Amino acid sequence: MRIVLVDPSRIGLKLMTKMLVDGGHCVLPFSDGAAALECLRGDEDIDVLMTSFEIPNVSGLELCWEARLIANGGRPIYVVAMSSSHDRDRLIEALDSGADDFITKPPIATELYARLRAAERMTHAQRELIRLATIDPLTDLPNRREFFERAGAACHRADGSEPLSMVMFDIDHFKAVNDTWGHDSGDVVLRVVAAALRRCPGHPARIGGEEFALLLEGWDLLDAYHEAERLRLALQERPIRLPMGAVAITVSLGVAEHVPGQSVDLLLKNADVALYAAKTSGRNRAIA
Ligand code: GH3
Ligand code: MG
Ligand code: MG
Ligand code: MG
Repeated sequence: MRIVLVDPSRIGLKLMTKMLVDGGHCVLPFSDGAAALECLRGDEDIDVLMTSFEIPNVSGLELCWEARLIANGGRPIYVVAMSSSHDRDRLIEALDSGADDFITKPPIATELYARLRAAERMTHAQRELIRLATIDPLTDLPNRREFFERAGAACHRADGSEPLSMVMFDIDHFKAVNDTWGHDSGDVVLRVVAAALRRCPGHPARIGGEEFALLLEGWDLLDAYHEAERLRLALQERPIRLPMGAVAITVSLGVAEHVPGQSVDLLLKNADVALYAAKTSGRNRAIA
């Protein structure tokens, strides 16, 4: 595992680093709390934080809290607090500050490795839960829930200094694809559409059965409309090869731009209204 190790003592840091490396782990050692915090926030691949209490600049307990906040934001970090005292109050304080485990220094190698194996089981399970809750299994795209969360946060942040746009689209007469070619072929079509969407800029998602969305941060309505048209033409021009033959599909798209203060629900509603207009005016088009 990738471990951020924080200890004020150079010798302690060196000994623990060696022990962890010998156990097959990758260690990022710090004697300064602020530098460790910066690493925790910036490095997306950190699995574990192991921190002592008394460290310069940012305290060990603050680090525990910060790691807990990062974990609550969807990136699990297992937190191990370390102290050379056996003080029970310390242990309680650490656990209440967001630590998952507590060890007294210096640790015994075999015990430390076993605790880290437990940490690995825990973070693995947490990541699996996050994946199941946020990813659509058919297309591997973010699902509706994840998309609403991301788009909601983007709307909340948007203050008008940068534009923000939303594209929503729906495959035309998709029921006919299923009816003609079978449901499995329909699934293949959905995967191909998802792959095309993933090649677009922005944040894609599958928000319904044959409905997709694209959040474009930094894009105004006109640019988003052009991107929607590009996607429409790319899909129209490339029939999807299936074992039984090639199936041509088209999509209808609706585009809307966020207005500062607007909720994500209203932004999506506006994109949906445009999508509905694209459907009723003949399909295979984008409307902004
Ligand atoms: P329109 O142009 O108005 O959008 O027509 P449509 O046929 O695409 O729309 P409709 O809402 O009538 O049908 C959507 C179809 O999408 C019906 C449903 O069975 C199919 N569908 C939804 N989810 C899946 C899926 O995961 N796999 C497959 N193969 N089909 C799906
Ligand atoms: Mg429909
Ligand atoms: Mg449809
Ligand atoms: Mg639909």
